[in-house]
Amino acid sequence: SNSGRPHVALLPSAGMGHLTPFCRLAALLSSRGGGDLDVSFITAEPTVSLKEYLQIRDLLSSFPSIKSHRFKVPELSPSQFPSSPDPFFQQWESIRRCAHLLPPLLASATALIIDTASASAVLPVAKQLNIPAYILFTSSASMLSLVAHFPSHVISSTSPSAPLMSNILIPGLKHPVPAAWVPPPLHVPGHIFSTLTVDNGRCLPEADGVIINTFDALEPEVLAALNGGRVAHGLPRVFAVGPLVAPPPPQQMEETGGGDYPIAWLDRQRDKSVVYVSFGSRTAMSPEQIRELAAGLERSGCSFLWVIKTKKVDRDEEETDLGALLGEGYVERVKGRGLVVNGWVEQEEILRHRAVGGFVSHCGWNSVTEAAVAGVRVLCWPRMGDQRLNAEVVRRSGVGVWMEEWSWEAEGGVVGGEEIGRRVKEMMEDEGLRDSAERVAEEARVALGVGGTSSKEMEEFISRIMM
Ligand code: BUP
Repeated sequence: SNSGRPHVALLPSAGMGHLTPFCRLAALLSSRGGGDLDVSFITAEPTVSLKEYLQIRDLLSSFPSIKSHRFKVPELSPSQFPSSPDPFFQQWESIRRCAHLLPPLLASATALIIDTASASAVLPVAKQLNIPAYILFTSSASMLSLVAHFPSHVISSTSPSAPLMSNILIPGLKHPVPAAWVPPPLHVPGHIFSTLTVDNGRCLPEADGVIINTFDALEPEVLAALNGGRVAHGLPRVFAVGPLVAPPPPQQMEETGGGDYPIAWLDRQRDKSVVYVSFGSRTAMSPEQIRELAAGLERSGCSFLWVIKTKKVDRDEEETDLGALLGEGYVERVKGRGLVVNGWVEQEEILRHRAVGGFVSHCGWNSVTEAAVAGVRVLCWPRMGDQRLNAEVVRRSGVGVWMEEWSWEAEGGVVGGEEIGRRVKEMMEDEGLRDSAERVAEEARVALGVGGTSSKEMEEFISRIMM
């Protein structure tokens, strides 16, 4: 380091599910380092979505001591990257291909924190610069155990496509992972996600440590197996520092005034009476399924706040006609009891609102941890990627329930409105589930409190990067 001061640089990958925990960790390190730790944030530009750009801007203005580095990455043309049209995957690949441009941005860094998605491309650069590098794993410990084991699973299989037809036995874990829970692209040898998972999983031992947004009481068995060296050979120390919650900014931002509409609406509802419905930022639900969900929420008799995402990337131009999508008269009919929002909402704040008592969720890992902190029951409706493994964590920990048989919806089926309505009502009336979700929230508070497991892990991680 030029100044001799410890300096940690963070390099997130694309997508809100990846960016959000990076922003929270950067904010925590900047406030917990006691002024003795420099923090910088490297942004790959242009960001895929407008929301990513705005969230980074907010982080930097709320925490002015965090330094910003811009990292221009070229947009890949479809001919350079034919295997996936997903703009977030394309950005992951662009960042990886530009890893050799990082050294000037890391000139004064004494530690680096990167995303799993770019690990196998960036770790060699960190090695070459002799900077310790840590991976921030943005999903569950359960998913980490799969990623860590997957390369040897692939090698030990006799034919390239056979292994995934059966359960996966992860060493050190009691329960096998059913083939149906494995992220679908991993079933396709040669798929970009599959290749990246093998590459990144294989290079985990090269990292100096893995930071993970979970906590001991949520995933005790998996964390013990990972740190006990049972899951995969040579894994580095896994620091379970979660749930990551952003600290209050050192200078309070000005109120934007006017109030957020969904929050003002929640203010008028009874305690724990509202079910919040959201499938994350990257959903593509069929119009038919959206109509069944609409009917289900109406039939449930519960109050609901439903966030509909109809675009993959928020820069896209086309506007959605909710009336046409939900059927004329729907929004009027549910008025007062149901609020349908088409756009970004402050989800963390919504989940913490006293009026929210349940969450129908796709089980993106950040959504799961936010529900766990808030003590809100979850009805899991996982659809892709790591979401089924995360749903199992929700079910096993007592935060929620999982209608596993709804999963075939993602493969083209439709879950009927009657079934949805009945399950939503059941969840909202389940007092045992309410209590167990609240118990997990209490465990999260203890983990983050003085002497708690997560705060000890964070102290240990910080002391390593301050050396
Ligand atoms: Br949508 C939405 N407001 O309207 P996940 C999301 N979020 O604050 P995802 C909002 O984005 P991956 C909205 O609270 C969470 O922190 C939400 O991350 C926030 O799912 C984050 O839950 C979304 O991990 O990511 O976006 O589907 O594809 O990585 O699972």
